[in-house]
Amino acid sequence: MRRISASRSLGVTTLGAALLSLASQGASAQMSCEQISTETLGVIGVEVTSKRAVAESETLPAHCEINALTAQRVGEDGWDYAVNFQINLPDDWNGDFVHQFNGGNDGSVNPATGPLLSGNRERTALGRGYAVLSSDAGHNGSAQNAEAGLAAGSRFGLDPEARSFYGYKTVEVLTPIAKQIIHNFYGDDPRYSYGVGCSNGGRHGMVTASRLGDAYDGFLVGAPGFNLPKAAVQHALDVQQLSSLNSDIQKSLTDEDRLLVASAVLHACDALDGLEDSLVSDTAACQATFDIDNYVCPEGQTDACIAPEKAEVLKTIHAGPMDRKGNPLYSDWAWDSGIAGSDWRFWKISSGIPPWGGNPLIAVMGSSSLAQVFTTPPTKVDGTPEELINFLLDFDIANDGDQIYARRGKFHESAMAFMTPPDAKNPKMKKFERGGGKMIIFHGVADPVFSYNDTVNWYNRLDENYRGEADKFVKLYPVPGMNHCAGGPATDDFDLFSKLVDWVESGNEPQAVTASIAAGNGERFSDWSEDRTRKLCPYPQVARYQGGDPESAESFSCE
Ligand SMILES: [Ca+2]
Repeated sequence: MRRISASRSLGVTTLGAALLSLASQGASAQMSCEQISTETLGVIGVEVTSKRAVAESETLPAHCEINALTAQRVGEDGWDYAVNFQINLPDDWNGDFVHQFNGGNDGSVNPATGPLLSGNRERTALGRGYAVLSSDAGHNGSAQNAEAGLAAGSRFGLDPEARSFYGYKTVEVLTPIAKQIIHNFYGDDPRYSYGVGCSNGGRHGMVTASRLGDAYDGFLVGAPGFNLPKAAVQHALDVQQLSSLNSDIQKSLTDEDRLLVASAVLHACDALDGLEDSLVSDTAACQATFDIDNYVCPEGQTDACIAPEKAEVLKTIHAGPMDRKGNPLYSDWAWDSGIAGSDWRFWKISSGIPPWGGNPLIAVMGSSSLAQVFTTPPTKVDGTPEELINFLLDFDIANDGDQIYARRGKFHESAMAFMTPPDAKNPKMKKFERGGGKMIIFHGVADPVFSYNDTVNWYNRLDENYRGEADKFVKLYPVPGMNHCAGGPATDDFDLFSKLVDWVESGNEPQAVTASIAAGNGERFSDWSEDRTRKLCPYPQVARYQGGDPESAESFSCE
């Protein structure tokens, strides 16, 4: 069994080491929450802003909630910055640590309960007795709200250092701090340390595995935005293409249009896994088989077929953005029946949120992020729905897409450099692998934000680097039909965190994982039972029907 001590991580980052060099010797017994103050906690550079003892509730155990900050500074843009964080320390501690990586632009301290991902929001690390850390990744996303409107969440991108803190520095700084707090509070180091997150949180996990290879024992990584700046260029392509169908993007593709595409995908691919169950489990075979042109309306027909201009737009979107030489700026995308999911609509077509003008998330958060964080030099954008969608419409993909690689003046790191794992193009995660670390990744095949294919290509390169044995330390679980992190016509409730822990702590390599439909996911197709279960299989295995109850995972095996 592997023990991680705080002292082992001290060499990981000079900043973190400096902050801890004068840290107090830990107490020998558990402190009480009432005792906690900046002084008694005794971690140099950390200021406790509040603490409270939280009583046991239906979902969470009794714990001490500590809110604190570190790394205070004034940015080059004149705004005050700090890393704000919350750490929750359960009275009945299981001895281990979970770093909760948050999503989106970060910018707020989400409660440190440690959601263990998938569609089940009740399943938390704090609920299981872990000490859990959450942070705002070094900026307050609402601090500039009055001035920046809808662009407030990414306005921090005008400050070079805030970009780096968002990308990777916050995790470098907070990891040793959290371990020191745990040590000082409980009188003991955490035995095992985990990182858990989806989307931008999944990105944090992969970046941390690459940069801080020996600071964590395991990562649960969902829908990783490990190439987030590239995906932001895709937003421009999506909006430009969809706007060519209708100047009001919200009317570009209707629910019926997307359902027609899903039906076409099912027509071509559903049976490839051995069972017609409105679920495409053999994703790879489907990509080789499906051709949307086979479902395009012939002249004179408008019913039960896909309009030719809509098929062209979807083909262009699925091909991904290209530079002026025709080289990919991001990735292609998998065709999947989950395109019918409402989360797909929310990201790309319409949100229904009035202050956003109803525009989709990519035209709000996505647009302001591309303008202010992921391109260099940044473009300060006004936070109105019109300005934001216009930025994407006007973005010259072919000529300016490479701004995600640009450095200039005080912006000495490119967006790709601060946002992606340093070895993203040729992944090895050497230190993590050598230290015995394990990673489980899951990705919805119908994720509208981050391309599932991009994750598969990354995994295949990792596997080449490990001569076909990357699965000894990294497993990828595709989730057919699932949208971004959860949702869509999919079995989107699964407990991969327990599999990760069992792998890290007991050496039990995860295989098939049973998934069900999350409570509250009302998007299953009409021919599914609500208690359908399916096997999720580690890539490149596929869940194939063996006979028996078509609604039960037991009728499938991973092959
Ligand atoms: Ca099927």
